[in-house]
Amino acid sequence: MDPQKHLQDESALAGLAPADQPTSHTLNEILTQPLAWQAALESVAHAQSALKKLWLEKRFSEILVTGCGSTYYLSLAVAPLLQQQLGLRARAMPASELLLFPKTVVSSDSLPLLVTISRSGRTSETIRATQAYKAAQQEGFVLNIGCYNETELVALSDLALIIQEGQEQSVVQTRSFSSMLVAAQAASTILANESQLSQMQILLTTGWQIISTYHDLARQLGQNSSFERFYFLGSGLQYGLACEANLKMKEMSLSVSEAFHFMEFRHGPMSMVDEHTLVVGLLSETASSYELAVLREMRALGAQTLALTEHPVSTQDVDYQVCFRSGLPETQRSVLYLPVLQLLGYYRAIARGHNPDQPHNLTAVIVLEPGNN
Ligand code: F1P
Repeated sequence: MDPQKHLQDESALAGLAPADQPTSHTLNEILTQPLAWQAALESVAHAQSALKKLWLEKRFSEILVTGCGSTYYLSLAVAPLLQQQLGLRARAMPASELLLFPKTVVSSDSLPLLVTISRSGRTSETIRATQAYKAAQQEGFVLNIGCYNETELVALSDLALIIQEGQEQSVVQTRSFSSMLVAAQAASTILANESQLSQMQILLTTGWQIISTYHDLARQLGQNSSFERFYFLGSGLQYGLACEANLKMKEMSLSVSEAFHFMEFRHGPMSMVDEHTLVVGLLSETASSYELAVLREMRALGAQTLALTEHPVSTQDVDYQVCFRSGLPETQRSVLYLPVLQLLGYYRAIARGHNPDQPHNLTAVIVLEPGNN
């Protein structure tokens, strides 16, 4: 069956989309995204031997991860994961930095593995950065993660993990982002040889449970007109996801929002906190006591606070919480933060009279004309 048809099948939404909501492909894609996560796991499982061969044969000195906009934020989530799991230095940067300032990114005596992330495979900066990397690195190797085959970026890659079921009509990335994140975490699990890929299947049932359990909370918070600004806090593996949540809020609802590392928020930005503020914390596994202290302090300054967390936290610490209870390690469950954060931006947009299917000023892909920068 055509993956697109299957994923857009309204029956997949039965009981998920509120009856009073306008038909929206962005909402459909958010609510059905666990189907694309399944496809991502299958895609990586099929590439298992090629991934292991890559890792055994090449002696990379470091890993560079790159993309643009949402896929740059995805790179920010993937690089620390790879460094933590593979023990190799890994950095994320926007493709434009790799393209325009290569000496600030790649040291001359290194052999970096370049991981490119791109939903479309057609973004000019990412293509040009890859071309520049290949010209400079004779022994280089490019691993691409995307949603479309037969693109210029796939043609430039030595190995591509493509999740066609991540394709979407929406301009803003939702299902594509989360399916590429699952693919990256699955690939890292394989290369680290630490745990079984099969246990990531739990993501699917947990994803459906989170969407159905917390859909109303996301809608309630999104529709709360007393909020004038939003702050998304994340550290370690979660900082890139906090940046993506911030972008969803901006792209869809045109709201004032920013993303920070958790402990950075006290160093100035918290001056903006008042009773019209929602502070959203993406709690980590190992630093949650520090992170909850920040949320408690912001609550004392008048903000309302939402925590997304694997394990339940005290209602003394936060106003609202989304609990995953997946049983998965932090290196395999990042995707579970995303659905509620995407729905928060979606319902804020609707409440403000915007159409998330037609985000202001945006197109799905940035293609720069040849000769134009
Ligand atoms: C990247 C991009 C982002 C933008 C939005 C749409 O395209 O254009 O720059 O933030 O998410 O996608 P791609 O290289 O991932 O196709």
